[in-house]
Amino acid sequence: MPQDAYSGPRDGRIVILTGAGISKESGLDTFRDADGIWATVNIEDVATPEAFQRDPDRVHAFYNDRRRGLLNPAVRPNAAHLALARLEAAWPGDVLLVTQNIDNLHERAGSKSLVHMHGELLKARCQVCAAVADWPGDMSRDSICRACATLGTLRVHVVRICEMPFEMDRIYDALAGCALFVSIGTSGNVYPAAGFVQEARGAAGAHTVEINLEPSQGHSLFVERRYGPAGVEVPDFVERLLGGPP
Ligand code: BV8
Repeated sequence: MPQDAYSGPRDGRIVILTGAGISKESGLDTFRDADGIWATVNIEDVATPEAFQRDPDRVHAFYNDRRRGLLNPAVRPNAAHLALARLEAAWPGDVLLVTQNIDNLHERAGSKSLVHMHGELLKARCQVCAAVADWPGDMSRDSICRACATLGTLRVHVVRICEMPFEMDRIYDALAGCALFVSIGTSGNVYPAAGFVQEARGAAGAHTVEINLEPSQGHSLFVERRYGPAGVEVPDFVERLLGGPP
């Protein structure tokens, strides 16, 4: 066991944060890698409230394209998603998985204690009645809200830049009492998610672990750091934490 490994209570609360990197091996693009989404799309054109006001068709097309990509049968949970679901099922204490990802790979892997802090690609929200509904198909200005029957008021249920992420109180409560905080597949560029490691260290004195392909913006804040593909590093990390193979 590495000398910097977790040595806290065997039923301590675990908070896990994931980002786009955990879904890369499932075939979904990240944002800030050289081949990432922002290499070909300007974040200001699709991920801000002003972008949707200015050109809703452009924003709908961006998310329609990603939704179709996610629904490709070849896109499935990978070994990292599956390992986190196993950890939740096998760990004696609470496990909360907070994802920045808007894909559905964690739930398809079996994770249940899950917060999509940046929303969900396969859901729509009505800007008139606020109803949130499953929406696996394309969305446009011609889409009609099934709850209030209004035309053209739907938006993808995703958090844009400058909008409040979801379930922040629940997340900060979990961070304040956690023994172990694990950040996986995120560049640490986007707040408030990028600040969670400081919350975990400060409020709870948690053991902090970064698992990523390369050091993130906040890598120096982590006590334990493992670099390599999530599909390799996460299952190994979970096995060690649980004390050996299932
Ligand atoms: C908020 C939509 C108030 C969803 C996204 C100036 C003005 C206004 C705001 C700000 C400002 N400066 C800072 C801010 C705050 C702002 C922010 O951080 N902006 C950034 C861009 C500078 N944040 C906000 O506005 C947030 N709201 O602050 O509200 C508030 C304040 C405090 C408390 C509560 C509320 C809202 C953020 C909204 C985020 N939405 N897009 C979508 O389309 O998906 S941004 C986008 O970035 C995605 O959401 C994504 O989830 C997020 C983070 O990206 P990552 O997941 O980290 O992906 P990335 O590509 O960056 O990194 C992937 C990593 O994986 C890399 O390190 C790579 O090496 C690694 N990797 C690759 N392959 C693998 C791998 N690792 C392992 N294995 C592999 N195989």
